[in-house]
Amino acid sequence: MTGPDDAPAELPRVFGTADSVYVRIVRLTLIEKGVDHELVPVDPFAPEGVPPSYRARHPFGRIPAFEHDGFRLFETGAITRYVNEAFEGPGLLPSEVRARARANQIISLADAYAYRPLVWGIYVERVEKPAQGEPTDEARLAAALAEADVCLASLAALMNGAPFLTGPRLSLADLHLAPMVFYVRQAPEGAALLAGHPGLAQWWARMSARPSLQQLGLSAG
Ligand SMILES: N[C@@H](CCC(=O)N[C@@H](CS)C(=O)NCC(=O)O)C(=O)O
Repeated sequence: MTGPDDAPAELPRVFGTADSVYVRIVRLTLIEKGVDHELVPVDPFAPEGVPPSYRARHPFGRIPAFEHDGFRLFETGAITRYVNEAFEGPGLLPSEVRARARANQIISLADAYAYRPLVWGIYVERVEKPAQGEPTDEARLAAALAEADVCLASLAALMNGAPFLTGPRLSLADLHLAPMVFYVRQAPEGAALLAGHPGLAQWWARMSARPSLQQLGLSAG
């Protein structure tokens, strides 16, 4: 007999839009851990912005925000590390101290140096703006391409020929970078940049074949 104590726990909730890089990072992590979740729509790019009540979850009005059994969290790196530790499933950070430092370094690199040029400077300028009838800011694109090449060269050097960014196994670092690479590849210049780093191009082929990326529609593009 099923009593109230046996009621299924609420699914973890991710607040945001399905096409957001950072929402995708969190959802990929949940999927790789084998954790079902609910996506609750919140769109910071809607004309009216996020609902005022959302600021209680995320004072900066960004996405994603996250909730698990009443525990609320924002900042993607904190959420994915929490998910990795709070749920069963494969460990997504290396146990070896230096490999784990590398994973954390790559996550910081992706946030600090890759996200803006890859997504906003290259994808938005070359793909999204023209699709909306707006001209590309060629100077911004050129600057972003130069920054992105430093990012990719640096990542390729850190990866050092391994199948994944921090060694033989998938880690949070791979899941953090993948949604950014998905976008940059859609610009011909971005695809060319990636092709210039064969180890990373092979990494992308490996990543985009994973069921988690396919489930979120990140296998094409
Ligand atoms: N530091 C945040 C960054 C999140 C972020 O920038 N999300 C973007 C969408 S991918 C966003 O909410 N943008 C809305 C805005 O800039 O107003 C995190 O790690 O979660």
